[in-house]
Amino acid sequence: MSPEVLQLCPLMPALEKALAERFTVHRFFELADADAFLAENASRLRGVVTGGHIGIPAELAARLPALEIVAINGVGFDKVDLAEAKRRGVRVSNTPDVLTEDVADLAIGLIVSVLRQIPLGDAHVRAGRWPSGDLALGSKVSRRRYGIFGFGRIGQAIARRLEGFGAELAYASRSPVETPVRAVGSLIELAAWSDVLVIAASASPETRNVVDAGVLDALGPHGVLVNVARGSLVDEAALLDALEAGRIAGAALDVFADEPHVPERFFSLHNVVLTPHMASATHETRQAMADLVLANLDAHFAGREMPTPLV
Ligand code: 8YV
Repeated sequence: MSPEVLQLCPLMPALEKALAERFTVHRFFELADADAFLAENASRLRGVVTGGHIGIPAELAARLPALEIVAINGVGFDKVDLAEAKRRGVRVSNTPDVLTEDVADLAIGLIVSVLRQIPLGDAHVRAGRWPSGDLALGSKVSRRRYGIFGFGRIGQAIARRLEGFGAELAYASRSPVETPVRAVGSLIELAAWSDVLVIAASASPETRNVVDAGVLDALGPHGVLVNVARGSLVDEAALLDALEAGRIAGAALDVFADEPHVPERFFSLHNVVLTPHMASATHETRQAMADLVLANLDAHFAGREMPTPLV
């Protein structure tokens, strides 16, 4: 029998089809009684396929004694305990690089949307209206100051795109980067300098809620926050307070602290743009991610080196 793997979230149909051709796949997210299923099958489950936004809950990993590999369909690995995986000899793979351009592209889309109020304009036209002074003016995108928090592959790709807008750029990052872009010592200094603060850092216990009330106040009443990283980096209650009180000018968010739950307080705000964690969601990139997930699983089960191992 083919290796048995547990699928933790829906995946693109082409990937689900390819997985089903290779493995005996159990769709964990559709099980009515997960406990009963695990009691009966856990000892045979050798692989897990999951999304970057889901990872694998520690309690579930602990209940899979035969687990050999966790293949993440995403670059983020904040929801997988890598140290524990290493200790157990469980391998973990992700899908870096192939999604960098798309995430950076969406960051630019969010920046333009929130500064130029594209969703408001769209709603206006759909409502049969035309601006006659009743649609407030937006803010310029070009030649503004953009601070990028997290300057890895994605942060740098965002910076390259912003150069085309004649942007002034600065970044703050965990580790120094070889770049002509100016480094700023702390997130709060970066926020104080920026017109637009773009969050592109990976999630970790150290970056949890780093964008707090102090950082938002430093960004100030003309500043805009953009987040394409993880919701956990932003203190969402503090962000809502700042937006409602006009202590910052606006926000564009692709990620939220408790996805898929988005606080309703966001919905009545006109100075926000909200998207459903879709930065890597293009046909081309999801196919490339799927190919990498399969290549990692195939390599593992054939006893070869995985192309993009984390552990
Ligand atoms: C995906 C992501 O939405 O790569 C990541 O870490 O969060 C996104 O690309 C997700 O992982 C899809 O499964």
